[in-house]
Amino acid sequence: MLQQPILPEHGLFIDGAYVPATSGRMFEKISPVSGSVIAKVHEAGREDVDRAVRAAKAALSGPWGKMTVVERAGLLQDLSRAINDRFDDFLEAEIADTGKPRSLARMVDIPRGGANFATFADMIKNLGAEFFETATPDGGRAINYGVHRPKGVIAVISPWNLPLLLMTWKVGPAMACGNTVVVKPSEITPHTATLLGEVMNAVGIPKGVYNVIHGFGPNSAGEFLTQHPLVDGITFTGETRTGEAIMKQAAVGLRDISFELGGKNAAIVFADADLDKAVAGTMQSAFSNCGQVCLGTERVYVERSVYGEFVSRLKKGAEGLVLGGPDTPGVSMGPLVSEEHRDKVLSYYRLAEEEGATVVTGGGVPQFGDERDGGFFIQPTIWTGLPDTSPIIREEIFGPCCHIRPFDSEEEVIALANDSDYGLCSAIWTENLSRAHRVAPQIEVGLVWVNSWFLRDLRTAFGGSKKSGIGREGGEHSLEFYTERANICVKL
Ligand code: NAD
Ligand code: 6OD
Repeated sequence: MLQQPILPEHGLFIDGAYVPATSGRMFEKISPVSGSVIAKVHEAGREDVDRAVRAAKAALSGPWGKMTVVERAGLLQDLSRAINDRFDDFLEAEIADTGKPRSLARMVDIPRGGANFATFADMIKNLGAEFFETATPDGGRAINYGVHRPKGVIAVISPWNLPLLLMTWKVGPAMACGNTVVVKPSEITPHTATLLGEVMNAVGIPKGVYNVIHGFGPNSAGEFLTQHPLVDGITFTGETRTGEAIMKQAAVGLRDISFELGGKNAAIVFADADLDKAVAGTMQSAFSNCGQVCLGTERVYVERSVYGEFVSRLKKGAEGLVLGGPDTPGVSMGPLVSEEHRDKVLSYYRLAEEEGATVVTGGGVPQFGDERDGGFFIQPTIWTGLPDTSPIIREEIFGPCCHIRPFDSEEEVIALANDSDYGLCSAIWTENLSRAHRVAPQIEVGLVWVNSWFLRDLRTAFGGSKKSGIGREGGEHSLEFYTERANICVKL
């Protein structure tokens, strides 16, 4: 049993119990705030992964597989309540792993952990079936109705930026549909996935339904899991390049996939926008979670007549952000998640200058002269003046930064927004309703927000176009991925 949310040593969670990895290997979890080691984590080897997948397979035909939908939905509602009962423990675990402001995790990450189970418990209970009456060649009738079966063992591979939110966004619907799961959380954020095992046991989720294996991607737990022949479906959130590797692994045995990948999202600010709202919304989309949100804005296009004012107001906003640890008074932006990630973001900061960008604000590592200097902090950064071909405009950076460029017409800005290999989301700022409806469907992305950002209704389709993903989850789309449909045809 876990004693506390911040575990000094993480085992794997297999078949309802915490166990050491048989690989004998451990890795360190480093605090993004202090740079010090806060936990040691067991790295699953191929044998451990095999044990976890077999436990998940066996659980499909145990008590879990025999439950009615109503019983299963009831258990998931209990699970949602139990996560909320342990809210503070999940909060401590999440902020220890990510370093994000406590207020952010309290408002966004942890509530979604519970909601991801409650929402899909409701949906599965209310799921209807299609029905058709068919005329038969002998002049009689047949009826057809659809049933949904669980897909089987689902591999859930999740990233580090919103660890509990993104992991349960997959585990919730997968379990609601009657599947069992093997989760491979990011090696950088192991805590909340481990803690969830304890909550699963506490509410009586049968053993083997939820399993967690820790480790890395290539030649480690992630690759072993996606290669395992008993895995029936793979749902992955992470980098586009990782998605390509997983797709190859999934091809063996023709396993179904659902991918939520990177983005290079555009915000479009028309001159008729409410500029206060557009600036506040762009501050949020560019800098919240230290820019480590796949839906974040890294390209901002502003209509020329308000461009100067917008740039100076965003600069003022960025310079007003308070950088610090989860509990620093007034904190609005935490550190990046790791030293390696900060090196990557800094390499783009350097490149922007080499390419001739005007650095409106930021561009480096802040010096605090206190204990924060040990953490992986970075300045919120705004650039202007780069050509549309620059890697700064074309590649996902995943840090607290954006480039702002003026535009002159609706037609031009639609073309600019669509000039990207990615197609995850966009935010349009305008007070002209006709324009909003005219422009939004023309942006080649999976999600468009008008006068808002990250407003989520879990019943809606979520996912990306182009290199931002394959498939959609959310609402009925999740139920589609996590089940196999069968048609039953009955001759009357
Ligand atoms: P990542 O791709 O490096 O890692 C994600 C997960 O995949 C980790 O658990 C990792 O261990 C695992 N992994 C890596 N290689 C693997 C392999 N060969 N086989 C199996 N598993 C493997 O991503 P990250 O750095 O953790 O997260 C940041 C990225 O995630 C960004 O690109 C961001 O845009 C993207 N993201 C997308 C969404 C979305 O909804 N579209 C949401 C959040 C994050
Ligand atoms: O809100 C969600 O369901 C979701 N998948 C958000 C993704 C955020 C990316 O960082």
